[in-house]
Amino acid sequence: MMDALLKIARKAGEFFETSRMTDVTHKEGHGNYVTNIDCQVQAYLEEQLPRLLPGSRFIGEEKENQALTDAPTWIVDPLDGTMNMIHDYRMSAVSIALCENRKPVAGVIWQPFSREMFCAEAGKGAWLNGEAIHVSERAFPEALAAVGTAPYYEELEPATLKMAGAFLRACSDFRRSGSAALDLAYLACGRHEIYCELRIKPWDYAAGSLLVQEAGGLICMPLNGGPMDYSLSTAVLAATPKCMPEALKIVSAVLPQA
Ligand code: LIP
Repeated sequence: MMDALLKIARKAGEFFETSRMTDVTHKEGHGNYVTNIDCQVQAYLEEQLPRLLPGSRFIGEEKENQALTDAPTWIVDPLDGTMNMIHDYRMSAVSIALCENRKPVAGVIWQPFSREMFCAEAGKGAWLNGEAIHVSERAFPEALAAVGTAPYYEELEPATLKMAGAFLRACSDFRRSGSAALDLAYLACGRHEIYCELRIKPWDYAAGSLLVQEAGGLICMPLNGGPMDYSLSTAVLAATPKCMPEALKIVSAVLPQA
């Protein structure tokens, strides 16, 4: 099935470059938009993915969704990094996760602009363009931290900026890409060591979380504690094993304000 899934992800990504952006609609929250391209990609995936696994359910960013159940379920962000797409920033991806028993068992993140295909299967590893990937071994002071700014939630701004400043001082620097899926994929292949966003949706992190875990990284929901719950819109922290203890201290210090 993975080969068929990769083919569908690539086809979906073609809309990023072949479709003209004819409609940009503001959604709820600061900086939250949906374009006709998001919708075209989602319509394609909502038609193709259930065919791949008859009886599977579909949860997507641009629709009203039923609750996640134990049934096989696709959790999809058709265009992660919509603001980047609006600005032709060329840092956006198709993110597809297949969940069974409420946990991801397969994940694909396709970045059409860099032609990078990240994928993972539970218990089998993670790959970038067919090559096995693994998180980096850098020590915390040499780490790069990807910080998601959760721009839709203005109440999180103080805690987010405090967290970014703490990573800036304690690590080498922080980065803000505008795509949670790519932040997690880049962590999985060793381009940075930490990712945190104080509120993020399941379709933004579901595929990337499997990539990180299959590449030897760690991921948690620091606000909620306990195992990952893929039905939640909440804070997500991912890091290499070497960097997680210090990263968790920094995030925990800002959470009460979040
Ligand atoms: C985006 C995330 C990003 C987050 C944005 C937005 P979208 O996803 O990938 O990290 O900060 O608020 O949620 O909306 O472009 O699919």
